[in-house]
Amino acid sequence: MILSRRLRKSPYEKRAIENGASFFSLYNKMTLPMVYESYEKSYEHLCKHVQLWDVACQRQVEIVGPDALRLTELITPRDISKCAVGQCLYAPLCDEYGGIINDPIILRLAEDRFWLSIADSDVCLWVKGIAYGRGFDVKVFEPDVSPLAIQGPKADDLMADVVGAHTRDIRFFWFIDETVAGTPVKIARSGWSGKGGFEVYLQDSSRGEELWDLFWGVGQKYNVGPGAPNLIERIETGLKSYGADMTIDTNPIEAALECYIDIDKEAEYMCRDALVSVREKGESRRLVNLFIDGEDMAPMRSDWPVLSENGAKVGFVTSKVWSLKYETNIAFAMIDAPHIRPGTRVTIDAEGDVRSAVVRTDRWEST
Ligand code: THG
Repeated sequence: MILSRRLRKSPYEKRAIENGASFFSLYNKMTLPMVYESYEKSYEHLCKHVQLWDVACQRQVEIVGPDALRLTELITPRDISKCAVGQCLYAPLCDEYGGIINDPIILRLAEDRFWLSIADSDVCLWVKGIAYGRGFDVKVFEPDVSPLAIQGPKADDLMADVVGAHTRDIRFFWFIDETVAGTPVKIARSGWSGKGGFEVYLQDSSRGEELWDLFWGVGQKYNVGPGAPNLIERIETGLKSYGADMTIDTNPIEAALECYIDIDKEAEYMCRDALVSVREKGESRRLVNLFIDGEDMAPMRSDWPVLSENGAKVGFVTSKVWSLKYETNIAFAMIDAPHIRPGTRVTIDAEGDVRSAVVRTDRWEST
């Protein structure tokens, strides 16, 4: 890929490349370093040590002003009134049909000020349109904020050494304001892995290398390494990726995100009627976990049909990886409702590589 000026540059990009980032993805028109050495090596390191991840592509959409809460409530079925200042909530954003526009982490910075820490889709323009159309008294824009994730079991020790022992007390999905490397940041206990850690929201992109170097230097005694959202770890942990596992064609019930929505919340929101209707009728399909038989498979670059026992197409695979923990291929698939019962046998057609698979619950361990 050509890293032209048109692809926005992360303040950590130079460090990522110096440390051997070899494959990138595109995310919110920015590069996202994905692979150092290999997914497998990086996975093993992440499970034992601590990593710095350049996730500056998780852009922030700021909503600020007297109508900020009303607007934020309007675009999500999650109950934002329950989000305290200093707290984060994972919340799908949905259009009037219930289609998922994005699945950000929402940070409440003040009573009337929010950041949507977005996945890969154009949220800012959509929210600006709604704000203008409804005549809301808010400002919606993308501030200069670049998250750096510190992930892995030694993240707490590293953060305590760099910032102070009080960071050990940050609760899961809460954040604090700090000054690090002479620059203001927010530090949240969050991140796209199940191995624990923090996300540091840098608020001045000219200071990225200083921030990286500080954690890198102190992190030497914890065997710090470069890292990235890891395909193996995230599927094992059950984290869904917008664009792959859900799109604007998916509603949050189908996407198995029920625990992150409150259909009966008090505030007005755009997709209420759509979700009430899905709840009444029952969803027609659902995102499930699959174990796929056999050896490792080629990476996915297209939809792989899921077939029922009589050969009819009943869905498609959305993500898959060879799991080092379960020593089999694990996958998410969107499957028609009659076939989602755990234990159901299905067939996967991976571009001619035909495999048998079994539906699991949303946990890998139980059947
Ligand atoms: N960090 C930040 N922004 C992001 C992501 C991130 N934006 C895009 C994408 N990742 C959003 N996806 C998720 C999905 C799940 C979680 C975090 C980001 C997650 N969920 C917890 C859980 O399921 O247990 C807690 C959810 C809650 O309590 O609200 O961690 O990684 N900045």
